Amino acid sequence: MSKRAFITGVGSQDGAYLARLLLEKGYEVHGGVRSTSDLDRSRLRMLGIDGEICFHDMELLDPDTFRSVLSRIEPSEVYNLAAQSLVSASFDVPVLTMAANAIAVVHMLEWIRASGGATKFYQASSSEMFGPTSTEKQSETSPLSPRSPYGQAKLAGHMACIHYREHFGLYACSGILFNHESPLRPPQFVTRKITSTLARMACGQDDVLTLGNLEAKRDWGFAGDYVAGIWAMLQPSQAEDYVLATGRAHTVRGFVEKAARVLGWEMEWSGAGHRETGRDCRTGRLLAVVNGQFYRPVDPGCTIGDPAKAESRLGWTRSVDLDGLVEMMLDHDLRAARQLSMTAA
Ligand code: GDR
Repeated sequence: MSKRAFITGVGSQDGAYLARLLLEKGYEVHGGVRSTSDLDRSRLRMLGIDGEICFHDMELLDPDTFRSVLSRIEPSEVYNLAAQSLVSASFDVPVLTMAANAIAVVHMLEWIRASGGATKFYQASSSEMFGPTSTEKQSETSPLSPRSPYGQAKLAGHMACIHYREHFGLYACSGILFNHESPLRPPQFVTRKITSTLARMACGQDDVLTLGNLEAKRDWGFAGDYVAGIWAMLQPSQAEDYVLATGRAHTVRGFVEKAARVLGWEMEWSGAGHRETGRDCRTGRLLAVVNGQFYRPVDPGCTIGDPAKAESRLGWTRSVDLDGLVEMMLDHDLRAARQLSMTAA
């Protein structure tokens, strides 16, 4: 009999990649979505799996909706990926962020406990839980001291998992994932904002890339690799938490330079802080400007994760490095921009 998985947030980047992986492994895949009729199926369509998932309406802020779905499906594995996932937005909507990213987690764990505890549970925790850090790598045992409402809510969900595992014996684990990107990443996140804007600029559809803190350093990996780690976490006999990361960090500035180079532009920066600009050193074309609007009230300057535990215990590996990721995202965004130019012509 095939295993039955329930993924909350199945239409998201991670939800789509995970659904494809589970389908390949022979799972029956159910997806929780806010509204079946309004669901953005574009990512599932891009992966060619739109028609292979059973969708169910559920609302993270209304536990009755997902309790009744879970009771009907009785999944063997629940992957909780749905969240208010924008760190920047969490400063404006802290209460909603706590409700979606923490309280909903407790409701799901309560459902599993009340229904006999046989369902395995994955919680999408985040490197944002570490808070301001040095350049040292963060592991499963590093101190957690989040400074954003998003990180604080994720920490509450994370601790709930540990509590239900230790006190009620549930199979609940958290993946502490560092930034993971792909062509399916929404453009509100910095990597996709960079690749999609530069691709449009290369096709004459946009003028300039506007960014916030260029010195922020992130440990960026490929989302397709990370969902393999997520699945692997639910397979051992013992539930544990794992960091998924590459172990290397790059600045936003470095990411822009890599992406620009793929398009034949060599970045040259001038000015400082909010007045900094970047031009192609060969033609002088203005490519990037800094705008204080995209700075955050608090931002962990640098995040680097230590994936050693996931590598040794789960055999987790990565197939795409940062250069490959930049090329993959630009390739997709250039094709989309060229397509738009052709349809407009
Ligand atoms: P992050 O990702 O907040 O780390 O959370 P994001 O891509 O939004 O920001 C990364 C860094 O880039 C800096 N930055 C900008 N960010 C955005 N979005 N837009 C800009 O214009 C810009 N300019 C500079 C930010 O300040 C930040 O330092 C992601 C999300 O996926 C979370 O849900 C997840 O938990 C963590 O990664 C791990």
